Amino acid sequence: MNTAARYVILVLLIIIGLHAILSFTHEDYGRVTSLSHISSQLPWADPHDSALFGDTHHAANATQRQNATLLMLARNSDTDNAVRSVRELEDKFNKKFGYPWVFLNEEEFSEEFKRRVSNVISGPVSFGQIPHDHWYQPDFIDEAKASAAREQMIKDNIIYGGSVSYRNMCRFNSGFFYRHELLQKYKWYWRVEPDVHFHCDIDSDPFKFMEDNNKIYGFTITMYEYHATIPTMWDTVTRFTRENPQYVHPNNAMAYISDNGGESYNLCHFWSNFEIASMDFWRGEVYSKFFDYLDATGGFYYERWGDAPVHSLGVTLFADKDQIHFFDDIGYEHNPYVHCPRQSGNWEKGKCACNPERSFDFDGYSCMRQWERIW
Ligand SMILES: Nc1nc2c(ncn2[C@@H]2O[C@H](COP(=O)(O)OP(=O)(O)OP(=O)(O)O)[C@@H](O)[C@H]2O)c(=O)[nH]1
Ligand SMILES: *[C@@H]1O[C@H](CO)[C@@H](O)[C@H](O)[C@H]1NC(C)=O
Ligand SMILES: *[C@@H]1O[C@H](CO)[C@@H](O)[C@H](O)[C@H]1NC(C)=O
Ligand SMILES: [Mg+2]
Repeated sequence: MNTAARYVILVLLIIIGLHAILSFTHEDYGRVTSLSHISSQLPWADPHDSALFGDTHHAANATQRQNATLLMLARNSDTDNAVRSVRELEDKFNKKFGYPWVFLNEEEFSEEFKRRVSNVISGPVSFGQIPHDHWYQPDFIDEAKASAAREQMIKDNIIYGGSVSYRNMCRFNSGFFYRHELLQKYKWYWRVEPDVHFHCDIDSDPFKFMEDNNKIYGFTITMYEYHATIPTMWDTVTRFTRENPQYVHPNNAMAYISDNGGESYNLCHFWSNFEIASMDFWRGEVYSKFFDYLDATGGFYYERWGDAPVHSLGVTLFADKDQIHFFDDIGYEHNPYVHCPRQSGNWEKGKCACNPERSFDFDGYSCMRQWERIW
C-alpha cells in the first residue's frame, strides 16, 4: 500500500472513531446523525409517515402496513377498561403489525391514562383533545325543547335517555371524529372501545383485506335499534334521499334496512362499537351532506340518535353493498353480546376462546338474517 492510501485509511478510521464516541456520549449528536434520521430528512420521505410505515420493531410487516390507525374514544375514568381492551388487541393482532393508536377525549387525558395505556402498546401512540365545537351541544339547539325530550325519555325508561354527554358522544362519532387533526393522515380506522374483548388470533391484516377488496365498511355484530331513540330518523333520511336521489347507490343494501322497499326502516344496523372502515367515505361529499342534513334537524338532541344507525344508513344507502364486509373471523365481544366465528374453519384457525353456540348471530335480536337475505 502506498503512503497516500495509508493516510486515507487512517483519516477514515479517526472519523469513524470520533463519530462512535460522540454518538455514545452525546445523545443529540447520535439522534441527528442516525441513518433513520437522515433518511427521514430526504426530500421524498414525509417525516409524519414514520407512524404509518417506518417502525423498525415490526419491520417484517412494515412494507405491507396500510394507511390505518386503531382508534379509541375514552374518558380518564375509563383507564382500567381502556388498558384491558388495548392489551387484548395488541396481543391478538397488533404486536404482529404495529399499527399506531390514537386516543381521543373531550378533556385532556390524564398523565395516568397516558402512562397506563402507553405501557401496553409497542408502536406509536398519540393522545388528542377534541375541539369544543365538535363535541358540545351546538347553539342552534333549543335547550328547552331538548331538556323536555330528555325528561320524557327518562320517564319512558329509554337507555341513556337523560344523558347529554351520551348525545354529544353519538353526534361526535357520527360526524366529527374523522375530522380530528390526529386522524387526517389516515384513511382507515379500527374503532375500539374500553372493556371489549377479542377472542381469536387475528393473523391476517383486516386493513389490507379492506384495501385489496375495495371495501369501505366492516362489522362483526348487527342488531335492531330501539325505535324510541330515533322516531323521526327514517322520515328525515327519506326526505334527504328524495331531495338528492343522485346520491343513492344503484347497488345499495336497502333490502337489509327495509322490509318493504324503503317505505319504513326495520331498525337493522351495524353495531358501531366495532368498526373497521374508511374515513374517506365519511369525509366525502355524499356522507358529509347527509350528516349535515341530519344534524340540522336537531335529532341528536331532541331525540337520541345513535351513531350506529347514522353510519349504517349512510353506508347502506350511499355505498355499493359489495363494499360492506362482515368480519366473521374476528371474535368480538362488547357486553352483553359476542360474535364468535362460525363460517368453516374460522374458529379453529383463530384458536378462538369464545363459544360459537353463544354467538349473537343466532340470537332473535340479531339482524344477521336480514343481512344474509340480501345476497
Ligand atoms: N371522552 C369521552 N368518551 C365517551 C363519553 N361517553 C362515552 N364515551 C366513549 O364513547 C364510546 C361509547 O360509549 P359507551 O358508554 O361505551 O356507550 P355504549 O357502547 O352505547 O354503551 P355501553 O353498553 O355502556 O358500553 C366508548 O368508547 C366510551 O369510552 C364521554 O362523555 N367522553
Ligand atoms: C407479519 O404478518 C404475518 C401475517 O400476515 C404474521 O403471521 C407474522 O407473524 C408477522 N411478522 C412479524 C415479524 O410480526
Ligand atoms: C393516507 O390517507 C389520508 C386520507 O385519505 C391521505 O391524506 C394521506 O395522504 C394518505 N397517506 C399515505 C402515505 O398514503
Ligand atoms: Mg360501549
